[in-house]
Amino acid sequence: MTSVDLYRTVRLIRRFEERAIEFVRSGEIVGGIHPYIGEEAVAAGVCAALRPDDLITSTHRGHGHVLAKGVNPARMFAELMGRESGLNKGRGGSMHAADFGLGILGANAIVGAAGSIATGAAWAHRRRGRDVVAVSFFGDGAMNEGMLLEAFNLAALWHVPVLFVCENNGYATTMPVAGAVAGSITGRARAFGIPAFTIDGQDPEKVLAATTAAVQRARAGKGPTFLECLTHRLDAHHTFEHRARLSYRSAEELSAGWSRDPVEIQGARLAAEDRAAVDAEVEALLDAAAGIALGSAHPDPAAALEYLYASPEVMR
Ligand SMILES: Cc1ncc(C[n+]2csc(CCOP(=O)(O)OP(=O)(O)O)c2C)c(N)n1
Repeated sequence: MTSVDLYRTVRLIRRFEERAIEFVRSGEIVGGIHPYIGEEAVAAGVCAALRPDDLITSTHRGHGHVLAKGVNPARMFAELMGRESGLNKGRGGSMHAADFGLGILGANAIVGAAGSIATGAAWAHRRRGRDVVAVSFFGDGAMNEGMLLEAFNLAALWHVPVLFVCENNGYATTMPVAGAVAGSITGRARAFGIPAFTIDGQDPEKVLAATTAAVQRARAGKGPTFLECLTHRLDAHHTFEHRARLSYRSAEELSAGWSRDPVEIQGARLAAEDRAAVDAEVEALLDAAAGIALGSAHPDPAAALEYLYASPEVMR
């Protein structure tokens, strides 16, 4: 993975999110989204360390994770717009993106819940003798969910090849970490005997290096690792939130976050002409992707419940 590749990923995620916000405003995306703007280095760095057959679970803020794992932006735009050509035929929307072929076991709107899905999936592969690694992304808010702590326990006890990636962006909705999390985030993982590290989540190359070491450890049968990635959510918690955002974050705090913009940190490593070429490539890709999504059909309302429930044959 080169510096240019990492830049391409952070830039792609950033521009995808900015365009998705425009589509929320224009009404093409109904229901809003949780923007990942500011946190792109985590998804880019982590997924760059993974094999295609490795697994991820994602969150309510998951577009960056799935794009970094290889989802076609046209299929993701179409999914957000509820179109038939969407990643999940328009039935999943922003918070339920899944593509088992790409190792994406699903975004999950239940805070902290996907930690146990990743742990179970990694364990199942290990039991079958495969060296697949699973990554669970979650926010600092998830650290207070009991299910995640249960996942830490079994992952450590059974040396499960899972990587816990906490995107500590400082807030759970409007609740600052300091007002919600007792003790330290890494300290909780260490209490289960899991090696835990706090890293710079704004630098994709640092995230890639830390993840590479954790993945090697997991593949070697040595069990889970926990990464606390210090990052900044530079937009709203959700696109519905804009009017309230400055009531809990100062302008100084936001501008300090923007001074560590992952797109700029990685972009500064490229020659100006290489950066411009990637920017143009990403723009063309997203122009085409948006065009495909906007030109795709909406599902027939009569078929709205198709694909939502397992059929009786599958259940048996
Ligand atoms: C179990 C559960 N509790 C509460 C919510 C409502 N909720 C949605 S997002 C969110 C904040 C999550 O914060 P964090 O885990 O830090 O992730 P971030 O939004 O910062 O990415 C909450 C409380 C939920 N979806 N699931």
